[in-house]
Amino acid sequence: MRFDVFSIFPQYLAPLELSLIGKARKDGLLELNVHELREFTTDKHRSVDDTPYGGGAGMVMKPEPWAQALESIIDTAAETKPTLIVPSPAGEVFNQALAYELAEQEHLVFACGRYEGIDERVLEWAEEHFTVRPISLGDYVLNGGEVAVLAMVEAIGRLLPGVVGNPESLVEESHADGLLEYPVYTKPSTWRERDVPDVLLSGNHAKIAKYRKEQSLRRTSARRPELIEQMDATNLSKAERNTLWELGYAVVDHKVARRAAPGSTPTQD
Ligand code: J9Q
Repeated sequence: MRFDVFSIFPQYLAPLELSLIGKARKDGLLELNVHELREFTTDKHRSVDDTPYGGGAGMVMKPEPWAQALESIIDTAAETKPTLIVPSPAGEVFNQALAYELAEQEHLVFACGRYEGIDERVLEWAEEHFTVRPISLGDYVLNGGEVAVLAMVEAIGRLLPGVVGNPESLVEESHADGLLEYPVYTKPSTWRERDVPDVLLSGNHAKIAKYRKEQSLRRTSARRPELIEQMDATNLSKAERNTLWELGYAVVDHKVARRAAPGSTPTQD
């Protein structure tokens, strides 16, 4: 897979040289190019922004440098259009399902906006050459797209074959099954008068799996109740249905619905 990132602060992307993604780059598992947007300006002051038509606060990124930049990486020999990801608080929200979808693509291009955003005509024009995807990291405000791109490249890059050494660690984590991860413990078995739950020392693997699933359900109910209602209830065990009932949910057909009276909130214990 090939990644191209355009930014006026390419140093923001320096962490991608490190750790898992840096190693994958060195190993040739992915190609990552970071481009300085100002290199694609033609004026003396290398300007990338200007005041918004219609007035209002802040500045808008000019279209010309973006068109030059994006044209520079169009591969006329490519069989498919690259995907152009535009980090924006006005985009669809990034999640694990989107990470899996984007990890299937041959070529991802990231356009990091700053200020109030990029002139809308760039995104319209880009549709001719790219599949354009405005994407938000979540409902909060950043100063620009760079930090969102760091998160997305890591989330997507680690799904590529060979990037994560042990592929089992891809499935046994939060969001892989739509629930939050169960709590984890390591040695010592007693620490500051707190014991690791007995069942985890029992060696009974069926019992441990059942305990962990119940902990995942309780934690998800307490912290992310909307994920419980999005669960596929097709393959729930009797014990899991009982836990959900105790937490204020009912399993009807293949769906989970809130059972408790309106206004009441399910709790962890
Ligand atoms: C580019 N606030 O915020 C949340 N996800 C993306 C963003 C964002 C921002 C400003 C510029 C992206």
